[in-house]
Amino acid sequence: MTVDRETVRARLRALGFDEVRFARVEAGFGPGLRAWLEAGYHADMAWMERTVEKRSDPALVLPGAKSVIMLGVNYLPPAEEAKRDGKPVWARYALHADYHDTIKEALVQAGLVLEELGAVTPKDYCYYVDTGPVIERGWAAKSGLGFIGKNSMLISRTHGNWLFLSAVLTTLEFAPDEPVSLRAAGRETEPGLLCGKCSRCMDACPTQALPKPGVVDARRCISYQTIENKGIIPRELREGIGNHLYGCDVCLEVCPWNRFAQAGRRMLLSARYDLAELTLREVLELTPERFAEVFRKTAIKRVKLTGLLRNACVVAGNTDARDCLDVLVRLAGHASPVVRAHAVWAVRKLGAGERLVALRAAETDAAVLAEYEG
Ligand code: B12
Ligand code: SF4
Ligand code: SF4
Repeated sequence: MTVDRETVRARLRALGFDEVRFARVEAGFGPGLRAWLEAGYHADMAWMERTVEKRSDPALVLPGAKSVIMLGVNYLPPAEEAKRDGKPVWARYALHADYHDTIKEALVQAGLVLEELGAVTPKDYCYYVDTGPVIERGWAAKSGLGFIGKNSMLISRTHGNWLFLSAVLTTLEFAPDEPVSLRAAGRETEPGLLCGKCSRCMDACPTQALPKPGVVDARRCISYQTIENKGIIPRELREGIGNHLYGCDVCLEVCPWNRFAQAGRRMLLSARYDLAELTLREVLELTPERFAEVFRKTAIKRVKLTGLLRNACVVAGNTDARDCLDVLVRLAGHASPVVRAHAVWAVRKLGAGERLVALRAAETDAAVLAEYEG
């Protein structure tokens, strides 16, 4: 059945999606993903390998899928919320109630819209935000929602780099939307299509995690290391992490396409800008109870207290946080060897290794002992 695309677009926009774009399902887009996996760029995200077939073909996710509806939610904060001088830096997306939850609620409603307008049942559609086996940026580029920058982000002419993406796969047929520009016709997913000679993102990446235009080596990416990696952060990357406590927006922020972006309607977001007010000391002093209370309903709770303390130790070591030495020494005796290892690193980096003598004598964990060796 063919459904009027514009009626669906208007209804989904009314639910709070800032962008609603349509693409026709095509198979055979796996080679890029496979090459990325074969190069080991996914680090230990083994779930990406396990789902490679599905990620490459929406019809394996939803039998009979004919269309992908790509949805974008602008999360650029109002200008006055943008700066937090001297405080640890959080990725902008994280300063909200968990977008997986808030957007999911609207996706449920989007499904009901398809049922109503397309006379379909729940077996004729499925939706995902972030965690599904769908190459969201590829489909977004295909639908003309934007283009893939050299930073590998989906960049919109209207919203810059600041869009959350989600996808609805459906057996309904929609006329596909036009590509982002005439130049893009037939080349929709080519990385850097509208970048020209610019390479600011690649030059600015603090850990050189962009080996080629449009390709991120997650092993080197601060976002991966501070969010996805649950263990030890490789020592050679720690300095590059600077004061990034959780995630990284450097290659997004430097992009000139952001100059056109304005804060969105924010209908599907619930801001938690208060998190960016936390001082480094307040983070280092978090207890399990306080962590649960402060990060309730945010995406940050997934790194758990140990992950956040680990990251905070790295920031402390990088920012000459000598006023936090007492708490860092305490963390060098923490129950988690991951926290201990990074606390030892930070204390030594701050030139106060002598304060760890007693702890070192009692240490048995090989990874932590390696930090004492330097
Ligand atoms: C794994 C992952 C990561 C990893 C790896 C990043 C990467 N570049 O792949 C890590 C942890 C490092 C990461 C970091 C971040 N991420 Co992330 N991440 C994902 C996730 C779950 C999968 C991405 C993926 O498949 N990567 C593998 C590479 C090879 O795929 P790709 O970059 O999408 O490119 C493919 C297409 O272009 C494809 N292609 C070529 N031709 C065609 C044709 C068609 C038709 C298709 C379909 C595809 C296609 O070629 C490539 C390989 O196939 C997606 C959600 C999702 N389900 O898609 C979010 C997602 C990409 N992340 C997102 C965000 C916001 C971030 C961060 C900004 C978070 C932060 N502030 O810390 C950083 C940015 C880092 C960066 N520069 O990319 C957003 C991006 C939104 C946007 N506007 O682009 C997404 C879409 C989540 C969401 N739902 O909003 N992320
Ligand atoms: S998110 Fe940060 S570390 Fe990752 S590629 Fe971009 S600039 Fe580099
Ligand atoms: S910073 Fe420049 S090269 Fe990087 S994505 Fe933006 S326009 Fe493209």
